[in-house]
Amino acid sequence: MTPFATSAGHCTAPSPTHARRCSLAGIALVLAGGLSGCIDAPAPTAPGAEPAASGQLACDDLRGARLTPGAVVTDADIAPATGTYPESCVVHVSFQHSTLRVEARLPTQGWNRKMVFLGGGGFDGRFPDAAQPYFSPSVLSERYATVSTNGGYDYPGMDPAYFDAAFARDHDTLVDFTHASEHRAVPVADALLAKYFGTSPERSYFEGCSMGGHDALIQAQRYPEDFDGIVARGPAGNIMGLMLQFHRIATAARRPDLDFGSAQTTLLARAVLAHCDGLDGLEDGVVSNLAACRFDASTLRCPPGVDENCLSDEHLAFVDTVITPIQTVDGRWTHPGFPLTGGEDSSKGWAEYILPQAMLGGSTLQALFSDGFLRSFISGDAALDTTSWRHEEWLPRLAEVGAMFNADNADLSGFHARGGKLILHNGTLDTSVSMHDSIRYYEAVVAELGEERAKETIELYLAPGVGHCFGGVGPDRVDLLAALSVWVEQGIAPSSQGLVHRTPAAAGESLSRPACAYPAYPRYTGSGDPRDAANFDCAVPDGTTD
Ligand SMILES: [Ca+2]
Repeated sequence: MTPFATSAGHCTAPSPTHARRCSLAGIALVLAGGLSGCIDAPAPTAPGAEPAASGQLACDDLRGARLTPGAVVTDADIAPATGTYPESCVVHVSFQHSTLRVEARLPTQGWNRKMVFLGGGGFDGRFPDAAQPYFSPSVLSERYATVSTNGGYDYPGMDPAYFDAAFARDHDTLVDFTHASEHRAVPVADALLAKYFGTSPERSYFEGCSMGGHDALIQAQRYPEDFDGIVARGPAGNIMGLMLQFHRIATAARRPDLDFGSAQTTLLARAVLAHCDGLDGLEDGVVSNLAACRFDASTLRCPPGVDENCLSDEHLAFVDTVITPIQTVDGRWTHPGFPLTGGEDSSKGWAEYILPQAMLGGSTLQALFSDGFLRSFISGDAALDTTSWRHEEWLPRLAEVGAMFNADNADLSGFHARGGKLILHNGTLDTSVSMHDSIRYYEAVVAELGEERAKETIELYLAPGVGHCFGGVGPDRVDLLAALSVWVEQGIAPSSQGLVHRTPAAAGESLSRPACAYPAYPRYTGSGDPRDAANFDCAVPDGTTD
């Protein structure tokens, strides 16, 4: 296994106050081959609330403060403006008898009087970096006060310790990681902001991707009073089903005779595109009308005596493992499988989570995460042979952990009653969090609340050709926090705001598409620049075509 820290790409760029950060989304970042600068420089337009005392003094004054019983500020220092970060008072808080820690970044000037809580990623252990592309650029440009946690424990260091997830063998830490850390941090954040700014925030939001998207759903489902609005990107809410599907696919991918690589993903992607690319009115390498795409991979089966430019029975069985649903024998834990999208051969396609990587010692991300999950969350046995693990023997423990961890409760009536708003966002190419899972959750909420109340509470955006949290063959950037704040503060739903997905500003050639609320997809109108969102509309699938 390659040590994490010796693989330069595994950690994201240094942030103003933290040397290196790793996260599930951060790992994905590296596999995508790097990150382009894409976020506008801070441009405060209106005077915000200033701290009760002047910058350095007010920040110094926080040190040692007891914010809530057992929660103490351990350090508070001014961090100068760097990159897209505004100058801020950066504060860390520790809890008595706990490894949970909180970080807050409080702008010294131009605070917009609002707070956004940032979700983590992967197995956490670190504070998230607001400058990453899976957070909305307005977090920094609009000068929110940001708050985050380490997920309940501090990052253990190099791989494989990170993927071992040893923290989960401690019950209190497991409780924090699975659902409690943010809720425990909220009163601390309230006290901290009141002390520094002399006033409470006018609005509190939450944004996160991947495990941070899971955390976002936890807030909406369990703690509806904590946040006015929530953005859940690539949300791993169905984390139990996701881990079981990861384990199933990883077990199949380990077979030494499988030999499934770029030749097979290329073949698969080209065949899907040939079949479905034009269903959205434009052959652009992105299948936007996936609802109408009916592609049967068995059409690629090798004829007798042929073994090139076709898929063997073993290859087809592997494809089947990736795309088909699963459920446990008691029916409690399920996963809908991953879609075929035509982007299988992209660096954000199967190469990212499904297939073995040299930089992971020949393992896969799905294997590393599901092995750690089975060893530390479920069995408590660090030496567990996961290849022979059978879920039938672990149903009580799966139920116990799932009760803490799974964020699949569709009853958002509490969140609706307090006027809460939730935006879900999922790339169709995502091989960590299946778009089918986000569609399923969205539809479950609509069924639970009814269409009228659901419309007031939740919208889902699928990003065609976009991989896990960001990147891929489709345009991926959209400021969902800005859209959420308009929804909460002005009552205008994101679907009425004309949202647009764009490629990063630094990516060279710009590409934009309307961001369409599910079930609509961006459809080319048939004329005009096909790289400009203005020449697309949001069309609702009118059935399927073959
Ligand atoms: Ca297309």
